[in-house]
Amino acid sequence: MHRVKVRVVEDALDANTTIADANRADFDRANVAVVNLMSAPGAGKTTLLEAVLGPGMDGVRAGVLEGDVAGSLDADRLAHLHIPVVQLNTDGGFGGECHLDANMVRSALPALDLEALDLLIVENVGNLVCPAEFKIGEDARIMVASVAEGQDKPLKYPLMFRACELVVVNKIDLLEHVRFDLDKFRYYLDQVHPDVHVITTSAYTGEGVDELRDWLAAVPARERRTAGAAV
Ligand SMILES: Nc1nc2c(ncn2[C@@H]2O[C@H](COP(=O)(O)OP(=O)(O)O)[C@@H](O)[C@H]2O)c(=O)[nH]1
Ligand SMILES: [Mg+2]
Repeated sequence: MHRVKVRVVEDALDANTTIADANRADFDRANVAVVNLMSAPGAGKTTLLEAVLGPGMDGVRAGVLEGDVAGSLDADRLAHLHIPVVQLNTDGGFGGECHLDANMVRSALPALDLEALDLLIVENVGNLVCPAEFKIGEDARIMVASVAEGQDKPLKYPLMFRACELVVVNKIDLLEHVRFDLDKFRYYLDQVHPDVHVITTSAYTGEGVDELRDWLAAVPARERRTAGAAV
């Protein structure tokens, strides 16, 4: 019984990898770099996107794929940026899943003109477990942790903090109001993902937002260089 369950899960992840590879091939053909933005619900992904994308990204044409279980609240919040934004709901035929998978992202691709983008940011469904397990064909993954969630989260949800190449510590403006020791957080993070890059931000005060924008804006050029080197 147990064996069968494990087998089914493995099959599902295999199928996901195959579709993620197909997405990746489409992204490469269109020359668009893709970033998977993950966090617990409410860590500040959408607010950071507004702050980062608001002033525009010098020479980088960005678009957003918004993932939520239901509704289009986040896509609506980004509408004023006048960039391509597509909402993807997991309750729309995907069983209300707690994460985006490669097949869901694939279903949303016809709604996006990939050729018109250099960078596609996918805001994943808020969750600290499942998104880490499902590749969607992305080039890079960002994990946003807010200081309001507590300093111990890297130890409790290690896969999420291990499966990313950038950790953003958001709501740094709240540090004086919550019991969150940044040094301790970094110490715990180091135990699960040594040397991962960290940017501290406040979407409210703007601290760290330029650094995050620069990091994101560098992804397309970096991916082109890597692809060129591989040829
Ligand atoms: N104090 C503070 N609140 C923030 C910050 N970023 C986001 N928030 C608030 O946190 C809540 C959730 O933000 P949202 O962007 O919707 O989170 P998401 O679910 O990760 O997309 C909202 O009330 C935001 O205004 C921040 O840097 N500082
Ligand atoms: Mg959001």
